[in-house]
Amino acid sequence: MSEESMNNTSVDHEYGADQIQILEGLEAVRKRPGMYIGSTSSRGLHHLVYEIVDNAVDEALAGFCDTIDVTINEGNSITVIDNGRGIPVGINHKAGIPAVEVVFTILHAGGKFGGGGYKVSGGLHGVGASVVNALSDWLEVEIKQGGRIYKQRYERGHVCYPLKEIGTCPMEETGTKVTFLPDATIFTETTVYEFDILKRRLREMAFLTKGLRIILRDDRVEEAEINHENEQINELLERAAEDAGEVVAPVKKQKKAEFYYEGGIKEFVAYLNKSKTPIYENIMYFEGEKNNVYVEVSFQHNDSFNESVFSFVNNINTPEGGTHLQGFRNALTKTFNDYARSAKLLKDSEPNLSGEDIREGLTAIVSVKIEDPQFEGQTKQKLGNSEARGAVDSIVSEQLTYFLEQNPMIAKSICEKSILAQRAREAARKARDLTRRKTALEGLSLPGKLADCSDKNPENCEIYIVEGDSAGGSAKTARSRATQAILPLRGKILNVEKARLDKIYANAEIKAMITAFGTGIHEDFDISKLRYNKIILMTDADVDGAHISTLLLTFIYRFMPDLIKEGHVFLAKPPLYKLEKNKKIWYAYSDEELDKILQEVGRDQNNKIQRYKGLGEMDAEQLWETTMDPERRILLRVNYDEEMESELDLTFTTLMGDKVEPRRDFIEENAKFVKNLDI
Ligand code: 28G
Repeated sequence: MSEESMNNTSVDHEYGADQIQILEGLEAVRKRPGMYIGSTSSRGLHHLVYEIVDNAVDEALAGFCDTIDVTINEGNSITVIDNGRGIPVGINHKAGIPAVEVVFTILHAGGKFGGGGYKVSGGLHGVGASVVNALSDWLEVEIKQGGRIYKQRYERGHVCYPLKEIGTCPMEETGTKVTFLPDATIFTETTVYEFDILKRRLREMAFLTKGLRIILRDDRVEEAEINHENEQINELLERAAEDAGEVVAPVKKQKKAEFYYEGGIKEFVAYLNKSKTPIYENIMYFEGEKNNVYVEVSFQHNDSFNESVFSFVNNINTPEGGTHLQGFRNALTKTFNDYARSAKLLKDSEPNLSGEDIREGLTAIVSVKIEDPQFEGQTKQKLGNSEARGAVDSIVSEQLTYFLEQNPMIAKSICEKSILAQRAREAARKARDLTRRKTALEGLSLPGKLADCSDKNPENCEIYIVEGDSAGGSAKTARSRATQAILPLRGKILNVEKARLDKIYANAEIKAMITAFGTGIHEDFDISKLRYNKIILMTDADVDGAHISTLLLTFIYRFMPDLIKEGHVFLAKPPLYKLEKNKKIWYAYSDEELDKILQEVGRDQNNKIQRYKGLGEMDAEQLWETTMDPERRILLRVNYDEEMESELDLTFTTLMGDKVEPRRDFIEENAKFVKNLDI
C-alpha cells in the first residue's frame, strides 16, 4: 500500500496556492449543501453521521476494523470511533499535506488523490468526510497509529492548525476518532439528533456487514422540564436539596444500542420474519464473488402472502431494485421450476410457476458490493451494472440447486406453497377478467356507495374514505360537491396481510376503493389514472378508528405503494373536544390544545365541553367546519421513508400479523408511532 510507505513524521508545512483551491472546494459544499447530502433537513443532518460511519465500515470491509462506536454527545455533536488502521498521517505527495488532511479538506478525495482505495460502501451521495467537515461548525479528528496519537481541528472546513502529535499509546492500539458539530447556520430546521433514526440505520448497517459490532450511545442530558409557572418553586426546591447535601446531578438518558450479527443478512431475514410464521426452519444463505461483484443472498418463506424482498448495493437500499434484483428473481424462478419438474411436483401438462407464485410469502435480502455502481432511472436508485445480474443469477442458481437436492422436504414445501399460489392467482385472474369485461360493457362502473364529485379534473379532487354509514351520511351532506367525493366503508376492512389474492379481490370494500381510485393495482398500477389528488382516510379518533386506518394503509402500502410515495395519502384529524362559551365555539384537536384554550377563555363553570368519541357524534355542519373544510381542517400526510423500507414493512407485518408478542413489544417500543396513529 502506498500509504504505508509514507512516513508520518513531517507535519509542518506551508500552505500554498493548492490550499486556497481546497478551501474554495469546500465553500462550494456550503453554498449548495443539498447537492452533496440531499437536503439540510433532519434527514441531511443524520446523513452526516452515515457518511463518517461509512468510512469506518469501509475499513471494516477491508478487514482491519471490527468495532464502531457512535455517540450523540451533549449539545448534539457526534463522535465516531473505529479500531481500524487509522487514516494515514504521512504526507500525500500529490497534495503535499498529510493524507488525513486530504481526506477532510479535499472534495471527492478518493477520486482525485485516492491511492487506489477500494471504496465499497458509501452514503447517499458517497462524498464523504470532506463534506461533513464543510458542513460542521467544527470537526476534530484523532488518529492512533504507530504508538502515537495525532490530532487536527477544522472550523467550517478550515484547518485550525497543522496535524499535530498529542500523545502516545500502545503500538497495537490503532484507529480513528472523529467528532463534529453540525453547523446550525446550514441545518436551520433542526440540529437535534434522534436516537431512533440513527439506531435504525446503524442496525441495518450491522446486518449488512457480518461480524461488525456497532454501538450507539446517547450521552445527552435529559432536558429539564420547564414549567414557567413553577420556575421559582423549582429553583427553591433545588436549592433546598443542595443545602441538604443531595447531589442534583443532571439526569442522563443513558440510552445505548449495540448491534452485532455474526450471520449478517441471515439474521436480517430472521429479524424481518420475527412476527411471521416460517414454513421451514432453515434460512437460506448464499454467498460468492463473480465478475468483481460480491454477492450475498438470504431468504426464508413464511405462511403469509406478501413478498418482502429488499435489495442493497454497497449497503445502500435500492427500493427500485435493478440488475441485482433481476438476477435473484431469474435464478429463483428458473431453479424452482426445474426442481418442481424433475421432482414431478409439477406435471408435464401444467404450466410453469410464475416468479410471483414462488415469491409468495418470501422474505429476502439481496446484497451486492460492487466497485463502480451505476444508478439509473428517474430517482437514480436502480442498479444498472449488467455484471451484477449475471453474478447474482449464477451464484443463487448454483447454490440453491444444490440446497434443494440436499433438502427435499423444504424444496417440496416451497413448491407446494407456490402451486397453491398459482391456483389462487388463476382464480383471481378469472375474477379480474370478469370485472374488466363488465367495465368494458357498462362503461365506468363506479361503486354504488361512492358519492362522486362533479369536477372531472383529478388535480382539484379529493376522496374521503369514511368509516361507517352514519358518518358517511354526514360527510355526504357536509362536503363540497364539486371537489370532494365520499366513499363510506362498512366497519372493518379485510386485513390484506392475512388473505390470499382471490379473497382480496372478492372483498366489496377493497373492490370499491380500487375502482374509485382508478389506478389499478400491482403491475397494472398507473398513477396517471388516479381520479383524486388527495386520498383522505377519515376514521374515529379512538383505538378502533386507528385500527381501521392501519388496515386501510396496509392495503394501500401493499397494493399501490406509489400513492404513498407520491404523497397522495392523508389522515384526516377530527377534533377531540368542542368548547362552548357565550355562544362562541372552539374546537380542540388534542388535550394540550384544550388546556390552552381553557387558559385563554378562563375555566368558568358555564364552559360547555363536549368530548367527541366518534365522527357520528358530529352533525354535518360540525364535520365540515372541523374536518373537511380545506381552509380549517388538519390533514396529516402519510410519509414513506424510502431509506428505511424494511423497517416500514416490519411495522405493517408486526401491527397486522398474527403473533401477539412481537406486536406488544413493538407497541411498547414505539409508543410514539402508535400514539401518532391514535389521533
Ligand atoms: C471514526 C470515524 C470514521 C478510516 C482508514 C484507514 C485508511 C484510510 C481510512 O486510507 C486512503 C484516501 C485518500 C490518501 C488505508 C490506513 C490504508 C492503510 C488506511 C474512518 C489516503 C485512506 N492504512 N480508516 N482511510 N487514502 N476510518 N472512520 O474514517 O487520501 S478512513
